Amino acid sequence: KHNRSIESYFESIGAGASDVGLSKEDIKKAFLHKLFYHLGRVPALTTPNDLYTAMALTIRDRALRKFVRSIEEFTQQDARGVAYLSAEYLPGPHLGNNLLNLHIVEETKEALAELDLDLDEILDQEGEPGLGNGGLGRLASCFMDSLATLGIPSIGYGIRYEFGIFKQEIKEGWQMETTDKWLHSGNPWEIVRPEISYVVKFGGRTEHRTNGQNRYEVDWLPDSEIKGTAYDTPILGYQSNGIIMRLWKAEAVESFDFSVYNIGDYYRAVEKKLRSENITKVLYPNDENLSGKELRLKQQYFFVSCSLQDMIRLHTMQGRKLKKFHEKFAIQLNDTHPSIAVAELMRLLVDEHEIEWDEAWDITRQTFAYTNHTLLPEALEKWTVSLLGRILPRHLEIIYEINSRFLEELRDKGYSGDQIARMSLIDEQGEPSVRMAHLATVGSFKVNGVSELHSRLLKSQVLNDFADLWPGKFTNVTNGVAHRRFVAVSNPGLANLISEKIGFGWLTNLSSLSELEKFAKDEKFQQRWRDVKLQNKTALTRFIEEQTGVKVDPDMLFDVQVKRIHEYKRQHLMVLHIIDLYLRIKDGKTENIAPSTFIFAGKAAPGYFLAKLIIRLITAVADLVNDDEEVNKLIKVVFLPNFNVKQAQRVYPAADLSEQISMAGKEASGTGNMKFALNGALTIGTLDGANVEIREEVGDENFFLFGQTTEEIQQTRREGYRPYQYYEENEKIKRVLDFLVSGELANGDKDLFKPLYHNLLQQDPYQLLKDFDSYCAKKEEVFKVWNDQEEWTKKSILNVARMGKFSSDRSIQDYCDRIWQVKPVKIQE
Ligand code: F55
Repeated sequence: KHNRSIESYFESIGAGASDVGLSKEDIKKAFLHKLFYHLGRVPALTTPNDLYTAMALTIRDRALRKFVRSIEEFTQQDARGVAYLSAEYLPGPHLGNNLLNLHIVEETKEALAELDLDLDEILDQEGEPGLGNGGLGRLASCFMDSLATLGIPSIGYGIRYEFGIFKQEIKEGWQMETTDKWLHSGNPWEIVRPEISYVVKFGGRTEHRTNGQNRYEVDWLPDSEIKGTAYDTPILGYQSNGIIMRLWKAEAVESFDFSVYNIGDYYRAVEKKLRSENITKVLYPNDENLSGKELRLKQQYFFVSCSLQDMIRLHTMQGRKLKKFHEKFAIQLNDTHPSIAVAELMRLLVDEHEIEWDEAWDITRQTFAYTNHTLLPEALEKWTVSLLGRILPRHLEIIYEINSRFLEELRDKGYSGDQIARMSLIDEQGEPSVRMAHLATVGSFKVNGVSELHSRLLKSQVLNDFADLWPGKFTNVTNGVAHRRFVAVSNPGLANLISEKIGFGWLTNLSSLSELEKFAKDEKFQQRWRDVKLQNKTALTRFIEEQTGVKVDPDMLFDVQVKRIHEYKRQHLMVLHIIDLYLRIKDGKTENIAPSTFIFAGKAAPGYFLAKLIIRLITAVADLVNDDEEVNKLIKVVFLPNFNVKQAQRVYPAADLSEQISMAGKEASGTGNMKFALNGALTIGTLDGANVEIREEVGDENFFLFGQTTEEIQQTRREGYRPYQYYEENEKIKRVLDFLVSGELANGDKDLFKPLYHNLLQQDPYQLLKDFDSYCAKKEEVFKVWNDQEEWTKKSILNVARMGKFSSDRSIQDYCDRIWQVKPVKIQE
């Protein structure tokens, strides 16, 4: 059976290609089949969720057919592959994307229409796996899409959280969190693999001894064990065969044996089961570091250990030597969250497979590569030696061993004590702790940042000593986005207009968007470009009213900032400008203000007080502005609750202006910036993250730049930044800040925003006040250009035409060339 092709195997069991055919008739038949025999429903009694589930299952069969072919081919060709290790994924809804990838949007629409059903309604039923916080998790999913499309032998490993990122509701202007029960009506996309499971150990102690053959051996005697089971989701590529995302769920090791327990122990056994399942219960909703959280460390180790054991099984199953592991696998660490993998692979090689330390270390260092996503010092992961030693005693020993050999090397090179202390894997200042970024850097063959600027700062700041020691280890891979999802699926109007002019090549080669340049000044084309945007804005207008009750006018400028709420991202800078506009309108000075709707969305970490207060400020300003007849003709403010991938797909296509206004040097890359520009929004932004490269590509004249550069920010800080001085010397700033505590917001509550007010006056750690004038001035320019719609449209077209660099297909190609050294596998159908 193994020597036969899958194709002939399918034929022999009467499950030929027509079984998963892609014609309208095939889809209709399969859909009804799922409805009857999988769900046990008749058409008259179906719920919307039944219809969605039946359609998802229909499409999953077709996806699996392709997936089975790619596994067969990856194995036969014995190709080098990639394992992407990420604690977070944000795939978004699967159905629409899979229909595009299979090229059956029209067929499906027609099949459903013949049953009096509407595809859009069915698409709208789908929720999403919120298994990530923000950009980092979404990037992992964009990479899955591109890995699949490019035919790279690869697998994405992660955690199957039972509860994803919380659902955000707004109650009396405040963020409220409720649990995300994303599995409550089933998940038709995943396949559980009970036979693919591994045991993961925790706690206990180690025993060291020398065995009969004089080999030094270590036994780890854990005090608990947990089983991880694989749940696979096929990720289709565009016109290609697809890969899997394999997520691990934690369970008790063996379902307890009823007969051996008496009544009391029965309950103990149940409790043990519940405790085990805890590990993958919930995603930590923090997009910064969570040091000290024991369960978080357990989650990280749990999924890393399952994934490495799985890779070793795949590797040796095919008769290959473990000593050649690094020749067959590159493992990418998505930030430090999976970086305990460095110690775990050493443990597996040395303790469990009896490979000598030096050779194991060579294998390990040739296997891993590490992507850094942040420079924020408070976000760099550290685990205290005491916690790590308690949960993973053997790994702590291994980390100490790696460290002592590494520091020895530095001493031999003549490094000073200071330098050695700075570079050590152990931070000895305060409570001793393990610096996970150092472990990842020492244990990898490549380290990359996620934009040119970020990679440069990584080398000159955070990992400076390491970059001096190993200059060749450091590289850059600028982020990109899944343009098929974020343009073709979510903005069909624009996609059709583009394809009509330049064909479909851009779907697989985004650079060919440059062929649009020649239409930038074409008046007819411009009009159609605007018509598409207006349609998208009208659709968003309906959604906004549904969600918030606020009526907005699609003819206004839609000025949008959607992303996690963070002080460094400076949502409150945008708010200060809105307050300034409000005051101007109240003064009757309305000239030069283009009618605008300001749209915000994003979640705040539940324990991040100032971020939550910023949301409260936005809703307070929204209430004030939207209820004031004099003001709301010119401006409106909206906070859309529960930003997620699905909502994002509605928002980007409808935006005119994209706000990318973080303090320079703080946003590693940003990826929303790319999604907006690809949908024809113009950007107002600082020279931060990938904004720098976007501006380079689209041209200075098509980008609204403001604010200090990274160097100027640092200069300002060195000179002793005094925000209070700006308050005293700048009347506009004084007026806007005083307004926060004037009682005109939030029904007369003068105290509510005092923490923000004082934060800005006393520290202003992200230099809002310093950048405020430059931001306001740039907004004036935005209004001016907006009033010239031809000029605006031309810039919008040129933005899209010049965004070809920012596909995640290009990012993945860069990873292949600069880091992984892997090649696509061609699949003959
Ligand atoms: C999640 C959990 C922890 Cl413990 C720490 C960070 C995060 C997280 O979500 N980080 C994140 O999203 N970082 C972002 O990564 C993007 C992709 O590289 C960048 O574009 C963005 O600049 C960066 O902030």
